[in-house]
Amino acid sequence: MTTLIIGSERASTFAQGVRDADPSFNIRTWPDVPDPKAIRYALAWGPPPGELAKLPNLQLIVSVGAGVDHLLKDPSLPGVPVVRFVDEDLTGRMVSYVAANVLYHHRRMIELREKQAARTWEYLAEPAAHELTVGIMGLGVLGQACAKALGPLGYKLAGWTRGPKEVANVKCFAGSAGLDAFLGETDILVVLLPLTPDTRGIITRKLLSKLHRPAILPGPVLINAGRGGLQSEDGIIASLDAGELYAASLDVFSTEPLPASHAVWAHKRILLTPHIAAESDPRAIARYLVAQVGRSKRGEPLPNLVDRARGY
Ligand code: NDP
Ligand code: OXD
Repeated sequence: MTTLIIGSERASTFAQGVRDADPSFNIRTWPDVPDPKAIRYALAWGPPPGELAKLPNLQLIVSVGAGVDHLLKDPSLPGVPVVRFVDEDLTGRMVSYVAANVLYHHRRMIELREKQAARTWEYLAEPAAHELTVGIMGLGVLGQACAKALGPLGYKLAGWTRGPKEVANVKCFAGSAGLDAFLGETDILVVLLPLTPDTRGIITRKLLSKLHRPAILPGPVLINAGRGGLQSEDGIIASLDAGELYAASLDVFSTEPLPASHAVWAHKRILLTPHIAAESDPRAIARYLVAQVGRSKRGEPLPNLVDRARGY
């Protein structure tokens, strides 16, 4: 029973991690697949479309990421269970990315960097944390962990989900009926949605115009660490240029790597990171793969199973 690692640039690092975690594991890294019939399990990140369909005895697909849009976009994806990566290491990384960016914009660092570059000593008024509402789109594993970390910093919290939800200390809104009310209370918008047919392109200039304008910050803030396909980058730039949005942190883009010619690179009010908000650590992913394959072999229920109809 062999496991194939496919799609990721880091396939050989993951393979080494798996061998360290369980030396008895049979591992192949794509495209080295001499016997496709021997492959029972796949660890995948953006596999070339059609490649997983060539494995007739595949029983389980483990996503290298928490998001699975990179798998579900393949129309020939075999109908076997797909599990996504849910792990405290990944969650901790996302929490620190979101907390760092919320604090960065709350404390107007993007402007203070500009003042430093101009050698300008100038006081900028700042709200207290309790005067700001951080609204999180997507209160799943990552969104809830971020809410839990931001609460003790003093922020008011809101969240938006597909179905109704109750989360301690978070004012919850759901569905299209709850979206405008959620936006109307949100000063700092954190996007942690999966990319699905329902969420694609949701972050537009029009949506951003519905955010609450904070009393002391120059305007509302966007932090997108979900997926680039959720956002219109042109809409974000237009929103920033019109002063409707104060600043943005973008970790994900509709085209990755982001082309060097893209206007986002040079925008003074955008803090750009190259899809690093929460990387899948090779040791963590190896442990996770070994545990999920073990459950599959023993016929046990698989946690973090993807619901293909929902798309996440
Ligand atoms: P979860 O599946 O645990 O949570 C998804 C959340 O999004 C749920 O609260 C869900 O609502 C909500 N949601 C889904 N569809 C809709 C919709 N149509 N309308 C409103 N809410 C919706 O995912 P995770 O928290 O684990 O991860 C979230 C995303 O973060 C991943 O899909 C991935 O794209 C991204 N990510 C990015 C990383 C990076 O490095 N930039 C790293 C890791 C993940 P409900 O609760 O009702 O189901
Ligand atoms: C993920 C990612 O989905 O890293 O985990 O983007």
